[in-house]
Amino acid sequence: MKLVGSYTSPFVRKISILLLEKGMAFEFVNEQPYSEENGVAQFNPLGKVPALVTDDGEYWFDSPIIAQYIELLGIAPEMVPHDPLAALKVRQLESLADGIMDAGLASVRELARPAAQQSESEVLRQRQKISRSLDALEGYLVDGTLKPDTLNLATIAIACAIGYLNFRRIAPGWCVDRPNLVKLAETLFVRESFARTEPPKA
Ligand SMILES: N[C@@H](CCC(=O)N[C@@H](CS)C(=O)NCC(=O)O)C(=O)O
Repeated sequence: MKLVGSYTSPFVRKISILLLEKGMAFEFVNEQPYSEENGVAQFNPLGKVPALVTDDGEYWFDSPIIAQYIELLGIAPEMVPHDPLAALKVRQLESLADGIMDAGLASVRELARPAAQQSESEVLRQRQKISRSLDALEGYLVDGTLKPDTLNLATIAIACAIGYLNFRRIAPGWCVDRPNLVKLAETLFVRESFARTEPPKA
């Protein structure tokens, strides 16, 4: 199995962590989707990472679909519950975490444009998405919908989203007034799978 990705992508990190936690062997194919010349489109016509290539030559993208494919292989530990409604709830939380990554990425891309072309209001719009979503996650931790010490697709995705905010220094005050999210991140960051997939220091 090959995982096509970059070491800085939080979506790729989510998939790497799922594979590592399940003890599944994979080859990492390092591609930079934003560089002029990259080979990502041969695995995903959208040109985005991650993409997963199975030993039978099947391609899977994007990360929620790859996560679902990995889960279908039935390898422990289970990252999504069997009950359909409980599974949907976990996947909705994954979507929320992925949305934080999307908004983080969008603000990083906006700020990478020449200063004169940057839109302050667009950066603010993305930051508001991040802030609202983090508040929602904190609320789910407070009301018990989410448990900070559970390892599943949702908590992995949330920790990867927070890891990306830290890595890109987006919303540096995210932890203020969100003690339960801090606990979730601290609990997961010490796992070997997270340590092994930490984005490289710039
Ligand atoms: N919804 C996608 C998002 C993946 C994504 O946005 N990946 C970024 C890297 S972090 C990418 O490859 N961007 C390249 C592009 O947009 O052209 C997923 O979950 O896999």
